[in-house]
Amino acid sequence: MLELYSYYRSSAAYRVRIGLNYKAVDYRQTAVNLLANEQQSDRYRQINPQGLVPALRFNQDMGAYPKIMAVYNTCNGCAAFAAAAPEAQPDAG
Ligand SMILES: N[C@@H](CCC(=O)N[C@@H](CS)C(=O)NCC(=O)O)C(=O)O
Repeated sequence: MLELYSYYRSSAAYRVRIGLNYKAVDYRQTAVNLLANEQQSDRYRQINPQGLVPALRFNQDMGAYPKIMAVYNTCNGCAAFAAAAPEAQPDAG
């Protein structure tokens, strides 16, 4: 399952949630409290060295700075993305 590091007041994270929910992608959410500066913590910077939300973690390691083919292959191997494919949508066809 995908893990979205998010915060309810983050417009950037909100846009990602819209996309994931629109496509019915299954994901788990972890709150990163921007008001408490949790995005600057060492723990969160291991997930996103930029110290910004959102961050989306896959259940597979793609390395810290993956090349586009690593992202592509990981997405294609992910059940959540297969379910989000246009042909899998309820109104397809
Ligand atoms: N271009 C970035 C924008 C991310 C961004 O600016 N996130 C804000 C919240 S909407 C943030 O984490 N701010 C915390 C900070 O600046 O310390 C993206 O799309 O991921």
